[in-house]
Order: sequence, then C-alpha cells, then structure tokens
Amino acid sequence: MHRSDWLPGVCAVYTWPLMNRRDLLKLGPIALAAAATRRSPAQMVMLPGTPGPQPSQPQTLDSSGITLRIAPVTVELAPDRILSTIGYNGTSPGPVLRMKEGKPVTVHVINDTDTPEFVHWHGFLIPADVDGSEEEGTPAVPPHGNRTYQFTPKPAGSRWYHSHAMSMADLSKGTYTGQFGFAYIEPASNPGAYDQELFLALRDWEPFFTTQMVDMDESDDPNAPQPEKPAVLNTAPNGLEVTSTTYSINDKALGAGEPIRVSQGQRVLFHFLNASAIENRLLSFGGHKFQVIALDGNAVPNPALVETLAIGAGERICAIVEMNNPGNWILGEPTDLIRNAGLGILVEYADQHKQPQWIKPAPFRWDYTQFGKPAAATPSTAQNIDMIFEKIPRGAGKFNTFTVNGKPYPHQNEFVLHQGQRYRLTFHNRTDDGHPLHMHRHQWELVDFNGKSTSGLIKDVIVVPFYGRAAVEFTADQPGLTLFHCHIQAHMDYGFKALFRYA
Ligand SMILES: [Cu+2]
Repeated sequence: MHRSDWLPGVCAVYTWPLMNRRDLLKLGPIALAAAATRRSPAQMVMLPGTPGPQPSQPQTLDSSGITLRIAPVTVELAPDRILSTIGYNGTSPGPVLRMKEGKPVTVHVINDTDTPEFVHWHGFLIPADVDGSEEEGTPAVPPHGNRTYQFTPKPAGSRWYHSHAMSMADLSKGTYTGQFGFAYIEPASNPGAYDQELFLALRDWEPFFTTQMVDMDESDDPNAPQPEKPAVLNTAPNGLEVTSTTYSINDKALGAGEPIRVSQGQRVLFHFLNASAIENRLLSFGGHKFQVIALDGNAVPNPALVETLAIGAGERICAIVEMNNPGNWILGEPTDLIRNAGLGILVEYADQHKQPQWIKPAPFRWDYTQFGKPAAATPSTAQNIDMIFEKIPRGAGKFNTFTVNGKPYPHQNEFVLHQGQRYRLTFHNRTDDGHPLHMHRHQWELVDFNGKSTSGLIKDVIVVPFYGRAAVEFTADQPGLTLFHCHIQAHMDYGFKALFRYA
C-alpha cells in the first residue's frame, strides 16, 4: 500500500583536492559533490560555473538573464547507471537560479520537446499568468516554441521551479521527468554564518506502476494521532500506485560522484528539496544534528536541532550542520532499501580515511510545531474552510481517484476568496496516505497539526499525515486563480486538486 507514502558562487578561499570515485559498499550509485569552499555571507559575488571538485552541484545562473531550454538530457547516476529524461539546460537538476528579492527577472523558456510545457515557480508570490499552471490560465510553452516569463521574485528564500504538465498514465511527463531545479531568492540581508552552502535535491527515477506497494517508507508512524480515521475503513482493492527503485541526490546515487568534503568545526548550510513526484522522504545524518533554520524557505521561529528530517514532495528544508564528529559518514534516507538504492551522499572530513559509516537514527515522529511559536492567545477571526480528502480505490479504472469535499477536480464555486479576508483551511485527510498539500501563489501559516496548535511557521506545502488533520491560515492578497493540489503527481492528476477564485 502506498502509505505515505551555486552556487554559491563563492569566493573560493580554499578547496579540497579532488579524490577518486569510491566504491561504496557495492551500493553502486552516488553521492553529491559539494562545494568545498569557504563563503562569507557578506560576499554575494557569483562566479559562473564552479571550478574544482563540485561536479554534482548544479550550475548557477543569476537574474541578469535566464534562459531555460527544455530538452532531452542524460543523467549519469553512476558510471553503470545512465538514464534519459527531459531536463533544463542539458542537466537535471537544472541550474540554481539566484534571484534578488524585488528585482524583476525575465526567464526565456525554449521548449525543444513535442509536449506543451509549463514552468511553475513554486513558492513565489507572482501573478497567475506567469505562475506556470494551466489551471490558472498561464499559457503553455508550446512544443518547439518558446515563451517568456517576466515577474518580480518574492519572497526571499529557497524556492524551486518544475514542470507543471499533467502526466496521467504517462510516466515520462510532468514531474516524473528531470524538469526541476532550485531557485534561490536572495534576501536583502543574509542570515547566519556558514562555511559551505549546498543545494541537494532528493529524487527518484524510472517510476513504474504497481499494486504490490511494499510499505518501505518509515515516515508514517502508526502510533501517531489519527483524528480522521473513519470508523469503517474502505477495504476495496487499491488501484495502481507509482513507485520507484532508483534514487539519487541531485544527479548522483549514493557512492557515485564526489563526497561532501568538510573540515572539523565547519558550519554547512544545506538547502534540501524533495523533488520527488511520488513520495515523502526522511533524511538523517548519523552522528550529527540538523539545526532547522527554514521550512519551505521561510525562517522558523524556533530553529530546533533534530536527528531526522521529514521532507514531503515539494517541501524544502534549510538546515545548518556543525561538523563536529570527524570521520566518514553517510547522510541519507533511513530506509535501508531506499538509501542503498541511491538516496544518500557521503560526507568526508579532511584527513579521514575510514570506511563510510551509516548510523540508524532513533525512531521519531515528525512534528512541524517543534519549530514554531506557541499559538496566539487571541482567538483567530479567520473564516474557516473545511477540506475533506478521500480516496476512491480504482475510481478511474486501474487507478485510484481522489476527491476534495466529495468531488474530484474541477469544482465550481466551492472555493471563493474575498480579497483582504483571512482564511483558515482545515485539512481532513481521510486516506491511508500522507499527502503533501500545496497552494500556489500564497503562503500559509500553520496553526494546527494533528491537534497541536502553533504559530509563526510559514509554508507552502504541508504534509498531512494519514488519517491526520491540520489547519493553515492565510490572507487572500493575491487576486487571480490559485491552484491547490497534492504534490504527488498521480494524486493531483487523478482528482486531488481544487481551484480557488477571488470573488
Ligand atoms: Cu497525495
């Protein structure tokens, strides 16, 4: 069952010498290379391209002029594992797009494929006609044609861009392809001191359909609260789900590519993105802790230290790790099958030549509220909108369908916003999956997560655990059509979306 289911440009003060590729534990594929360069937060000068031992950090483009070419690419996960997909500018992930908050950008998109495409600017507060969503009325980038997106990037933080084409039963389209990349909107002032900055995207490849979904995902805690669990469960046979057995971080599988090279005492800023079309993930880094400083690119009120990160499809986590445990380590998915099939990366301290070690993290329950503030003392005046999510096993032939308030997409006038009004969306997940819910062109403040209230967490994706409940609030201040959907591509394609309109 599917239960959850440049770079820093850098002012190079020093770099570590290139090391040979290592043959890790017969794992085959990959690890991410790192920018082993010391960076001063005050120095934001970007160099095009990244010399030195960082082959797996995407190229950086700054906002002086951005061209994205959508075309077939090959991705070398490992020397014996090369796959073909569609990507941006000849690679996957595409380049890191560094923009400045409030400074207008022009992005010229050339589509060298036979498929109409949409480049969605995930986490940006921009108008519907450039947001990159067909449902909102953004024009497509036509096959073998081009289109220019012009907008003013905001707010600052870790954003991303990806295809928003539908896939349905075609697993070579949409977010199943390599069409994704980081977009980083530079803040006016740069927070925190760090020595290295790394952009790491979690990916799965070569998706396929199955009804034999083994629950490999440890991110669902069966002992978590299940406030939305129905008294009588639907036991109809499940339809096809999408899964994968091939993983990478950026374009390299664990054991291939260059390790992250660090030295004792360094503070490394990780920008993680789960660019998966199909799954929520966990990440841990044995012997070290992540200090979570931002969720979905937005600074959190309480930057707590955690051993394991849970990162839903579409989510970003920015975390600082202080490198205070010399050795060679594996940062990766705690689920052995997934990590060993590529979802991890080596971290190597200077002058350490030990075998890379994996340390299994302690069981845990992800709880966004640990990073938030106590809830406001005054009761919210937001207008509540309940959203109930249900699954109809094999609702579309072999495939499951999903409903929002009893109906699959499209809805008519269920979700109408009045400009200036504060709203609360209460999510009731009456399915046996965790769903990463996303709303375009707006940011949410999380106010309740499975019965725990909180404030100050600003996000654009919330994973509502299976049979769980969560609530978010936002002010309707971005007129225009606004798409809401589950960020798992098959769920979105088969009904799990809704369009909000302004009255
Ligand atoms: Cu979903």
